[in-house]
Amino acid sequence: MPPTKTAARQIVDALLAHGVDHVFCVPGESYLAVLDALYDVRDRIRLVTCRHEAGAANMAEAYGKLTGRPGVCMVTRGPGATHASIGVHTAEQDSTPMILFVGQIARGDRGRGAFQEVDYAAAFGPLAKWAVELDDPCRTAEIVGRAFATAMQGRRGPVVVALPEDMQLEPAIGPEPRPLPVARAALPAETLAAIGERLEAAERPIVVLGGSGWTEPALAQFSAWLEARQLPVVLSFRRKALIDNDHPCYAGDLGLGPNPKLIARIKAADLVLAIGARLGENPTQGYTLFTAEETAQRLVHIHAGPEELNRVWPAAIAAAADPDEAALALSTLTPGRRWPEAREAARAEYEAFTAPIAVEAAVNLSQVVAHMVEALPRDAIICNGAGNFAAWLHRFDRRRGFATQLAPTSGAMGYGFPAAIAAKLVRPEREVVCFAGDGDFLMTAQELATAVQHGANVVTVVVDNGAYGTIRMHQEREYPGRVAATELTNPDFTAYARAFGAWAETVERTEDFPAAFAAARAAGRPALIHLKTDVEQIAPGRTLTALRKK
Ligand SMILES: Cc1ncc(C[n+]2csc(CCOP(=O)(O)OP(=O)(O)O)c2C)c(N)n1
Ligand SMILES: [Mg+2]
Repeated sequence: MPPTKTAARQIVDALLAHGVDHVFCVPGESYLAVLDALYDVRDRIRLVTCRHEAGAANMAEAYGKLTGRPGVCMVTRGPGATHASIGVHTAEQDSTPMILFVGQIARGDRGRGAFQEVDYAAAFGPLAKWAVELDDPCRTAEIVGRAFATAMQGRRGPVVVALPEDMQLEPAIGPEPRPLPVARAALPAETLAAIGERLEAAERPIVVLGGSGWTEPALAQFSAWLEARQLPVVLSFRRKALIDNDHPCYAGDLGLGPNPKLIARIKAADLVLAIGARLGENPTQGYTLFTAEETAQRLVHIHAGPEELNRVWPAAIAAAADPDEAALALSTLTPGRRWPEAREAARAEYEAFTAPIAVEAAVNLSQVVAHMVEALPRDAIICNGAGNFAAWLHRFDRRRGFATQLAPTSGAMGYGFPAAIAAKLVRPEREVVCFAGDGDFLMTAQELATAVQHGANVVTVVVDNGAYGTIRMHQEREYPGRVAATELTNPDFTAYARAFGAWAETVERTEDFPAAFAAARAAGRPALIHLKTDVEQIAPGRTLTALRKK
């Protein structure tokens, strides 16, 4: 008989069974046994050690977003887990499969207020899809298996599993971990037929895609169907990579600062076919895009999580189905009615809105972004966090390939840079660019050390306007001229990056950007462009002076 496994070994065997190939972590004494078990499989699971748990958790979230499989993060109890919570929050808001393992105090000390003690089920209960403590080593396969299934089934999301220190060393007598089939839901035939009928009767239909759980073949087939039907399609907030932005039916995205003509078009639609999108606060422009009366008449809502249906928007037809299953089924609806005029008009509005604009400053971000789009290959991955710099990116950028955007719908600053590192580690053959704000970047900038250590040669563009610009914009609108807490005295980002061993250069004029960008891409190590901009250009087409006058 083989010697009995420890729970720590069983946990790692479960990771292997579920196809885990990367673990993003900051080590802690609370899970030494698991780290030791990971040592034995270091040729199969790459352990990426980070400099802050927010970095590690964001990387795991980005892994989940990129691959569609749960990203795995491991952190220590108390301070490690609380640092990592931002990644769990983003995974929850963004419906991303992710599992956070947390070392926990010994079971016998529970409730004593022991060193770094936290009740994880209570602390992460509202943040995660499921938060559990693995108490019984013999149930390791069951609990870890359920964690993977929970993260992947229905609306995807994060799971937190606490691992008491003493439990990790106990024998795990019980079933071997095995891969589980992910339960999926398809569109019922009668629902498909009902949608087909509504579509035939529609004068001004529009399709909205969003959410997670998509697959490339399904989107390819659906894209072809959209073109055959000449149906305008809109993408939800920070889901710009679901459809090739050059697609003739693509009409724009529903983010912050969207095309007003697109908003008018959606409001005027007599059929909104929403697949995978929750239709949350940002894409619905603060819940103003529709009224409940309208959606009850016009909305066909398909989402993997039944709890998202009829949650905010009463639907005319609601269906709990995985988005790719639904898209594949819809694309079998034989060509009937087409809407070429609407398609063409919507596309023309998109092209006009996303053409670079004139800016009275040395750096024109619309041209910088347009240059990046043209210079990079179609499968390059673009990552960002939160801030007004991202409004320039989202408006002027064109995503052209599946899973080429990693952006937090949660609006978490500090997301883009660790996401870029994760993307480069998982897809080393792709080019990866992080577009960051000065405030945004410095929230996780210490992961430059991680990028250098693990050879993640990403290019980062830091848009330095010396301000928490987004908040400054709101401030000037609500309290003109009373600038509080939004001015930033920044480091020399070029010197900072070089100190980590990265390539770096400062750019102060639009015309100098292309050469610097080419050099950064060719640097052969992590690279950073410190792009100095004028805070006066607070958002595309908006200046601080104009805001104050209003
Ligand atoms: C973690 C986190 N903290 C605070 C905020 C609130 N917030 C949103 S945007 C922003 C400023 C972003 O500044 P920067 O990255 O410099 O971008 P800019 O708006 O200047 O382009 C802040 C503080 C947030 N979204 N996330
Ligand atoms: Mg800024």
